[in-house]
Amino acid sequence: MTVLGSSSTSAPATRKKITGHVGFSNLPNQIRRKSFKDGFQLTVMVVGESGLGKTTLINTLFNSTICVPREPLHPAADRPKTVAIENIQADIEENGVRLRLTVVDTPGFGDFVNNSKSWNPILEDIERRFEAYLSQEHRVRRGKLVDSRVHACVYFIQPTGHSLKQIDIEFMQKLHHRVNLIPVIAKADTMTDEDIVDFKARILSDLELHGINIFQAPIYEDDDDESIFEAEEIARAIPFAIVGSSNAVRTRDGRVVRGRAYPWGVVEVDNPAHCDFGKLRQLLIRTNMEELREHTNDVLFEAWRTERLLAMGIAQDPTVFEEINPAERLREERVIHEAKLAKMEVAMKEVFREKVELQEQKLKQSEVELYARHKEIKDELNRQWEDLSKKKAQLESGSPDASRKKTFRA
Ligand SMILES: Nc1nc2c(ncn2[C@@H]2O[C@H](COP(=O)(O)OP(=O)(O)OP(=O)(O)O)[C@@H](O)[C@H]2O)c(=O)[nH]1
Ligand SMILES: [Mg+2]
Repeated sequence: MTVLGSSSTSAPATRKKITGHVGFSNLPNQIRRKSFKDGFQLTVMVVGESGLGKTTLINTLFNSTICVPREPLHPAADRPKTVAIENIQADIEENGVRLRLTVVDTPGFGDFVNNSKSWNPILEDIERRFEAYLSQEHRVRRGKLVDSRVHACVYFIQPTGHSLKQIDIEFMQKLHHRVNLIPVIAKADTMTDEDIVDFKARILSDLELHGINIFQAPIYEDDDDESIFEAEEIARAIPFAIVGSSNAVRTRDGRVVRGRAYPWGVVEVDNPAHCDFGKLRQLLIRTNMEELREHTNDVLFEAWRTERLLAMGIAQDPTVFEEINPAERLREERVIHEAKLAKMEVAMKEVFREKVELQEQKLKQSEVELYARHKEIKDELNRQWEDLSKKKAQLESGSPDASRKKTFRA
């Protein structure tokens, strides 16, 4: 068994052999068991002008009637005044894996005379879901968080063959930093293959021109060649040219497929030579559902959360989250240590100088005192000398004092 080991934060990981079975190779199975138990939550939003095939696509994706198509409105009927937000929830199961799917339909988008703010109710709904998640995170008892955030927004582009419309650009510009955008060309069976290639190129250049970010499925270098090839193929096909239909039709060669029948033949939904439906399904459900959820949580929600908390006046110290470079950290610590040493050296020198100065002063003081004492003794001796000299002189000169004898009584 091989493990990667590292003894310090800055040392590179080394490969080590361990003997015996530790048990962590079972981790994927634990996750698998937990996933079976908990199931998954996915929320997909569909946005696009009326009649572009949103409902049909959802039903085709999950191969069941999740949404019931709406009756087209009579031209004379009263139209709603704003975009509606409709949630359709379905618990679906495949090979024991449960998926709680929420489809957010947005009927009414682009239906008005003035569509300049059509994106607003949709943006508000996405942010309301962020808000609901944030308030769950802030609870003391959190339990299992219910994630109703929108993980992907499939945006339907009308198959005009020209370029993006103003409403498309505005919507994507307003929403791309809040949701994973997946643009699709609706009803691609109404266009020729060549027109689709040109239209895709024009859409991509429009997106770039307007600085719109769309969801990019990551390509993992360490995947096997087949997975890398598949991921690259999906990335190349964006914006997906979609055909939706849950109807079973018979092809000229007798096969029964999901598709749309025309006098000139059948457009097969699941045939990659006919449309990109399979690639969209691959990205949304088969290979990138986890990346969509991760990107929603780690990037989009996090950015919104930061803006929200900043607006509430709660600032966070970004340095706390900075990645630590061990070499840089060591260098910083060495500089701090050296500065500390230099400071201590200066302080010690100062103390030494003060002590020397004090000692010098003391010595000087003693010298002065010694000199004064010396002078005092010298003066005293001089004075005694003079006294004695005087007395000697008197004695020698025979003064009465000198002849006086001491008398003692018997
Ligand atoms: N040619 C063609 N027709 C389609 C396709 N998808 C759906 N339709 C048809 O377009 C019509 C509208 O489809 P819906 O799925 O109800 O469209 P919608 O976008 O949900 O419409 P609203 O709910 O009114 O906004 C139906 O008659 C569908 O059969 C497609 O890929 N190609
Ligand atoms: Mg619909």
